[in-house]
Amino acid sequence: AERLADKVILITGASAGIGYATALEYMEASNGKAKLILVARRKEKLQSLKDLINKKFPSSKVHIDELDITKLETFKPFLEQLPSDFKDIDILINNAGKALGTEKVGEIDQKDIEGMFQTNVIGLISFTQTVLPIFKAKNSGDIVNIGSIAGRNAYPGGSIYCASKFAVRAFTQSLRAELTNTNIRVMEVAPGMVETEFSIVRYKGDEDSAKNVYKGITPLVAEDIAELIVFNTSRRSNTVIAEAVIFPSCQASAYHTYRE
Ligand code: 8X3
Repeated sequence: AERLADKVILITGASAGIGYATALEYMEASNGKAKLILVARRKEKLQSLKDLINKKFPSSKVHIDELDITKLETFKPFLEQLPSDFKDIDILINNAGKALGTEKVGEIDQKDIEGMFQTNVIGLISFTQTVLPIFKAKNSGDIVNIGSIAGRNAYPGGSIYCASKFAVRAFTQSLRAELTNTNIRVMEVAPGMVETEFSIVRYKGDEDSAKNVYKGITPLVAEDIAELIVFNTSRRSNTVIAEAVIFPSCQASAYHTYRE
């Protein structure tokens, strides 16, 4: 839409899954006119995505950079080193996040506890803090945090992941409340079952366990979430779709999924 033309959109975790699909969706929706800043740890994946976008939209502007959302000290230098036509960020998609393991409390690897909190919570919060002054200075900007149904329904084997996504929801709500005297919009998109690398990462490369998660169901795909993110950020500027939970039709909560 016209509303997206010339917008500078920063997506974390853009190398795969929802982040990757969201990058493509913004370009499709803006007919190549949005400007994308795509960051992730895997730069070679970002490069292929950039090549793909540039092929579809030859004059499109895409800036890629290696960024690990757990390396807080890199955030300021990263923003300062942005090329001048990418500096004025309009939309921040806090997408980088992960689940690690399904162990129960007492058996959870300390590394997994810290890994989830560092990425999903501390990284997301700190990155938002670094970008927010840009939005405050111009009294506009959109922040979309990727939450989860796990941020609403806590399930066994998900204690840390669920806690991290409850934290995302709480942080999003507080931030929205702090910014009601501005035109900055703060939104949460909370998916249920989406088939991406999510389960492969959660099961640490065990593809059979990962596949099992989606057995007998038709999960959402990353593009479904991408469409919702683009929709939410292209409403009239006074419209805030504060929280959006999105499921495949077989799912009604983290506890209720119909399987064939
Ligand atoms: C959604 C994944 O495992 O909570 O983030 O259904 S799960």
